[in-house]
Amino acid sequence: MENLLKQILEGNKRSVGKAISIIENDLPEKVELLNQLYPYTGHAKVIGITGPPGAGKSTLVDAIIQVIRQTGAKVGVIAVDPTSPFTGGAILGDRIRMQKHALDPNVFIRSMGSRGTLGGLAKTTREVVRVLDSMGNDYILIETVGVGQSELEIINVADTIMVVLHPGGGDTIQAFKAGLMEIADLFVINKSDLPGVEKLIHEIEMLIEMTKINANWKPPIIKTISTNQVGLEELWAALQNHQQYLIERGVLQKQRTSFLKREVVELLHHLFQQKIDVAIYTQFFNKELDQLVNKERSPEEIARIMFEKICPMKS
Ligand SMILES: Nc1nc2c(ncn2[C@@H]2O[C@H](COP(=O)(O)OP(=O)(O)OP(=O)(O)O)[C@@H](O)[C@H]2O)c(=O)[nH]1
Ligand SMILES: [Mg+2]
Repeated sequence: MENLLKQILEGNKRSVGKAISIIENDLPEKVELLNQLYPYTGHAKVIGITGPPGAGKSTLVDAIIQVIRQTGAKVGVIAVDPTSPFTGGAILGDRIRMQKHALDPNVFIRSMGSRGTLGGLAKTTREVVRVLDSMGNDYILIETVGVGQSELEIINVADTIMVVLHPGGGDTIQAFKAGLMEIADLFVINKSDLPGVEKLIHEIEMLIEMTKINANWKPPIIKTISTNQVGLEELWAALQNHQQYLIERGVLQKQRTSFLKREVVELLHHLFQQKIDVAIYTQFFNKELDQLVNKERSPEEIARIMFEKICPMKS
């Protein structure tokens, strides 16, 4: 463990891969590993990239990697495909697309599917982010398709969220329904070489007005052709702007603190759940069931009695 920790902190890709496998397979040493890594996290800027299927997210990620590398910074990428049962970098398209970076020691790419992520994809993603953070990445990009609530939970760890749309897909209504409008810090109109760009921008602007929840930050709309690296400079500038806003207004710290709080609450729920499950199988539900069936006590009363036994208020 000592050795693994040291090698991760040194940025050793093989060790990082090993750590991610430990996480994905929920091996016994996982908790200890994450505990030890935790003090070394917090440096990386985490960027979520989401949007409907086929909008060009992976191509855009690839283009952003290139920009990041030009600045000399180090980048980790997590491509999450909730619909894929595969893990360990098996999303073929993404792999081929990003392969040209695979030999770069300062780029680490990992694909994740739903298989082997026992605690849920959002929890696993959060843990993998910590590994990539502690290995010394300056940026961490998380790509996930934005089609529903559970997918959006995956990027709940991101400091900045980019929503990628493309013209001609009827995307705005879909994106609106999926809750993407509210979470976007930045809109990217990718495939802006195709017709319908101005119409899409207009629709987004209207929706921004309608759903505006933050008076201090209006999400910019950036046009890109990610296959040709067009618009990437503007996108990068917009991203820097947002990061600066986060820091100057103290939003970054607040946001991260609230993520941490939510995470602990989630973990507590999980621990309680386990405790209840164990208690039900081992201690309860003989006498109580009889009482229920005989109408001596209501379900509400039984639940409260059992709760008091499982989690006594006074010890
Ligand atoms: N014309 C055009 N095509 C693009 C552009 N960007 C990406 N594409 C193409 O769009 C297709 C989908 O791109 P991906 O990057 O795989 O899209 P994605 O959003 O990652 O797709 P999923 O991960 O499957 O949801 C590919 O064939 C890309 O070559 C662009 O700017 N213009
Ligand atoms: Mg993709």
